[in-house]
Amino acid sequence: SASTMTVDLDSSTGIAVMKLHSPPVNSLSLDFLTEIAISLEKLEMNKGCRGVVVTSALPKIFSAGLDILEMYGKSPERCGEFWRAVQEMWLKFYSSRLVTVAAINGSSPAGGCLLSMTCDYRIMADNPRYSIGLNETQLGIVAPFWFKDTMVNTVGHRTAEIALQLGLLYSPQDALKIGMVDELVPEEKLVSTATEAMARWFAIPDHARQITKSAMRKPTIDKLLSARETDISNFVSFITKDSIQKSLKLYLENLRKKKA
Ligand code: CO8
Repeated sequence: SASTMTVDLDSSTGIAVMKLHSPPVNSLSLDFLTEIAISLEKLEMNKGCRGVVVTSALPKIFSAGLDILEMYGKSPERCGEFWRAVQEMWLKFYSSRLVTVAAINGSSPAGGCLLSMTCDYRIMADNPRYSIGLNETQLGIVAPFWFKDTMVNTVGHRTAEIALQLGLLYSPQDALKIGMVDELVPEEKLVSTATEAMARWFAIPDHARQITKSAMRKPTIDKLLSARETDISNFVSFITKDSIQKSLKLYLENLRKKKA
């Protein structure tokens, strides 16, 4: 699965731009998740890199979230491997030493929203056709505790309680109102605004910012680290249930029918 993304590091600014490119919708398959995590790890190890902007190379879609085909009709072993990769991506981004900015240039449901919420700052294109949120319950599945924790850490408990139960997808304006995104700009200004935002974070000494980031996020990260294997076996036994497989099948059919 080569060339599913591009990473360009500007050595004069220390800013890398990671552009997700897995047509048609940047859904997060096992391979793609692994590639994203490895790319971030490489940037982490590069002393010349201080920040990364995550965006999509596809029109209208930031990421459609986890690849539903990875959760449908797959063996328990494969499901477990997939889930470990989802955890890994989350752990890498949520604990990154880098300044991470999501430049959300399209719809960003479920896992796509999660990826953006792992970043330090979110800027979204002000296009009412785009939406963002954790819509898992609409698929008949349940966002695991660390998705929920990330949401609570971003928008607060009460908003998360409503949004998660109803599986709400928000317009950019509404996402701004609840604090799910931090800024809206016209699409053509997205990456330049992300670079400007980065400058504010770069003005703070790295060590002070990093220690503070870690203090804010460590309890949430440690919670998953100490329950990682249990979380995998919970996912596998949940997702392989007949009733859940049926829900996913229906959802996939509706996604496809919508076009006809
Ligand atoms: N996974 C796999 N395939 C997908 C996905 C996906 N997440 N999203 C879309 N596709 C497929 C479509 O089925 C379609 O396939 P085909 O061409 O074969 O019909 C193709 O991609 C293009 O999709 P659309 O025609 O729908 O493209 P649009 O541009 O009209 O819409 C959207 C793009 C808005 C992204 C739309 O496709 C959409 O809403 N997708 C569904 C998104 C979604 O609900 N994702 C949730 C995934 S679950 C998740 O991320 C967290 C799960 C946590 C698990 C917890 C369990 C315990």
